[in-house]
Amino acid sequence: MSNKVITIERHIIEQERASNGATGDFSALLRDLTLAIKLINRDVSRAGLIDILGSTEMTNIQGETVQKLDEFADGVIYRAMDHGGHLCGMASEENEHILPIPDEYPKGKYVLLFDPLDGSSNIDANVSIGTIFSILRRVTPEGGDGTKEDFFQPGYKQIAAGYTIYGPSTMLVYTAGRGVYGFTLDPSVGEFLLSHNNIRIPEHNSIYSVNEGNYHKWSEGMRNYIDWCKKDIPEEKKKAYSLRYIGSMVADVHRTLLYGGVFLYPADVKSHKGKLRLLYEANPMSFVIEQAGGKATDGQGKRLLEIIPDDLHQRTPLVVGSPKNVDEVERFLNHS
Ligand code: AHM
Ligand code: MG
Repeated sequence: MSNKVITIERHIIEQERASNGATGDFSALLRDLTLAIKLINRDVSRAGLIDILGSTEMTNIQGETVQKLDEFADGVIYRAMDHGGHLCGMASEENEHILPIPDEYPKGKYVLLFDPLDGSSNIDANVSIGTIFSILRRVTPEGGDGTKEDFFQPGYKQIAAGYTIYGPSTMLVYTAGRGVYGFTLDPSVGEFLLSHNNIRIPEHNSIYSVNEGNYHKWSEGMRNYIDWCKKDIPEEKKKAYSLRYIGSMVADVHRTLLYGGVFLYPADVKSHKGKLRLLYEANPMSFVIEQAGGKATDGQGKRLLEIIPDDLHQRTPLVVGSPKNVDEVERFLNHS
C-alpha cells in the first residue's frame, strides 16, 4: 500500500467518480453520516464519565437529564441526516416505524437504515460496540416520502453499507460495492484516514464465534458442528478450533473479517429466526463480508442478501465469515 494519506471524504468522492452516473449526492450523504459517527464517537469515548459529567452537561444544553447512549446515538444520526436532501426516509433498530423526513426539507433518492449503537449492553464494561448502516436507492417516485417498498428490498440492492467500531481506536469500514475499505479515526485531527485498503477476508481460519450458552436450544446439526469444532480430527482439520466471542456483533464480525473464521447467530428452539435483525445488522454486515470475499447465509443454504424483507424488524439466523468456514457450517446444518 502506498503511504498516501487519504481521508474518507476523498475516498468516497473518488469511488463515486469511478461509478457511472455519479452526481455527488451519494458522497454528500456519506459525509453527513461520517459527521454523525464522529459525534457518537465523542460521547462513546466518554461513556464512563457520563455519570459524573453527563448529567449537568446534558441538562445545560438540552434541558433534560442524561439519555441512554443508544438513544442519544439514534437521535444524532437522525438529526444529522434529516435535512441534507439526500434521504426520503430512515429506519432504525431503536424505532418501531419508518422515520420520515420533516416536511420543511427536500426528500431525496435514498433511504438509510441503521443500528445506532449495536452491542450497547456492553457499554458499562468498556467493551467494543458499533454503529451499523445500510443505504438503498428508493424505488418509489422521487419527491415524496419513502414508503415500506423502499425499505423492503433484498440486501443485494444495497448501494453502500458499513459499520463503525468504537474500540481501542475507532474505525469505519464500508463498501459501496467496489471492495471493502477501513479507515481509522485520527483523534488529533478528527479525520478518518484510510488504514485498511481493499480488505480481503482469509479463505479459512480455525476460529468460531457464537454464544455457546444456547447449545442445548440448538438443532442437532448445530450442536454437531460445535462438537466437531472442538475436536482434533487429523484427516479433516489439523486441530480443534478456537472460540472467540465478544457478544458485540460489530466486534465479532470485524475480527472475523480481518482474521477469518466464522460468526454465527443461529436459530434455536425459542427463537426460530435467531436474534439478529435482517435490515439493520445482517444485511449490511453480509454486504461487507461478501465484498471482502466471504460468505453470508442463513445456515440453510440461503444467501442472506437475497431474502426479501416483509417487516422492518424481522430477524434472521446468520452464518457469516470465511467462505470455507461457512461451507463447513452449512454442511452440518443441512444434514440434521
Ligand atoms: P442489540 O442490537 O440489542 O445490541 O443486540 C445485538 C447484539 C449483537 O451485537 C450481538 O452479536 C448479540 O446481540 C449478542 O447476543 P447474545 O447476548 O445473545 O449472545
Ligand atoms: Mg443491534
